[in-house]
Amino acid sequence: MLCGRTNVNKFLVEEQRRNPALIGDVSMLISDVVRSCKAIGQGVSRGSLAGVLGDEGSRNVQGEVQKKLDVLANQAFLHHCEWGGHLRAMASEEMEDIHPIPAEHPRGNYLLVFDPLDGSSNIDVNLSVGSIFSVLRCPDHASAQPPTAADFLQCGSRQVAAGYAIYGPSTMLVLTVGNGTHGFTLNRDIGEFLLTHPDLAISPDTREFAINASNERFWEPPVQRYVAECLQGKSGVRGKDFNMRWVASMVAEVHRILMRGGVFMYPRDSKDLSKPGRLRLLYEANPMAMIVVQAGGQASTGDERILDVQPTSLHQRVPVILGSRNEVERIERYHREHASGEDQPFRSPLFSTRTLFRDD
Ligand code: AFP
Repeated sequence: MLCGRTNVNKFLVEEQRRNPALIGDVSMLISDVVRSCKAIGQGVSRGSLAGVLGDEGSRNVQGEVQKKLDVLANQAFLHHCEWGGHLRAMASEEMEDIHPIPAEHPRGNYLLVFDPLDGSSNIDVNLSVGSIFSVLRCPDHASAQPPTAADFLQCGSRQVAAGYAIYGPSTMLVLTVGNGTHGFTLNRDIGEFLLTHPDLAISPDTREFAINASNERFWEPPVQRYVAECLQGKSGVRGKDFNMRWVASMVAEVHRILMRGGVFMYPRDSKDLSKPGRLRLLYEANPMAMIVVQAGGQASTGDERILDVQPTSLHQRVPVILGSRNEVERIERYHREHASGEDQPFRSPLFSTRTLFRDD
């Protein structure tokens, strides 16, 4: 049936043998997550035929219009993951508060936080969307008390596992349990995700960047500098031409970067100073950062590594710059040079305004 290929369960058993710290609970929990993603992928692939496109007529805690599939995807995670006895609680982009495991089910020692349908603004135009998840251990002190949102506020470096499903031309699962990043492709004939991309590795350099260029006037200067240099191409300081992509679905951007390198940026911008970024730390930035770093890339806010950020609230947003290591580190350097004033434009009555980089 598997034609010698490894499915997710076999992969996890082999991982447990290699890494005894990865206990069976995590493997069983990931299997429940996989079932959630299969169910969501089924709904996404049927689209209009299933009557699941369009708006739900409600807004989520972020104030964003909920798509019907946002709500159905959230319900799929709750339905498949709450009964297994591995979790104490779940949290989601689509729920304002945490979802404690109901009393009728046994409670476990892990927390699951997820974006059930990332990129959902693309769902009605048939572009790739995905589900993102992150697994945390319950804090020791929390074991005897009811779970709270504070239990989820752990640095990304404490994640036990992270992954995403991407519902595209093929449905794939990308997973890390702390020992590399690995890709599985759904074989619809047997309903199994089969290992097709073991040990994914992001090239340290790239000629491709992804950013929503319509926000250029709002970006912080280090990002304006980086993108301006990319656009100058061969004639500029980079000495090479760049390509640009923007899918408006983080899962699709990260997947492309895992496959062929690149850098993805959703930086801090001045469009809404109350928000330090668009993307959410716990269920977008952190899991994607673990996946990227485990594949040899890097993930930063520009000022600090994403996995080091200490969360302060469940739906906290952060700036995100991730992908090919050398590009992320260059952008971090530009942030330091901006903070120190090294990149500030200097003005001289003799030479009018000059800058380190051309502004024409
Ligand atoms: P939606 O899930 O609301 O479509 O948002 C997707 C997302 O969080 C992330 O996946 C994209 O990279 C980013 O937003 C797209 O943002 P813009 O709509 O500003 O391009």
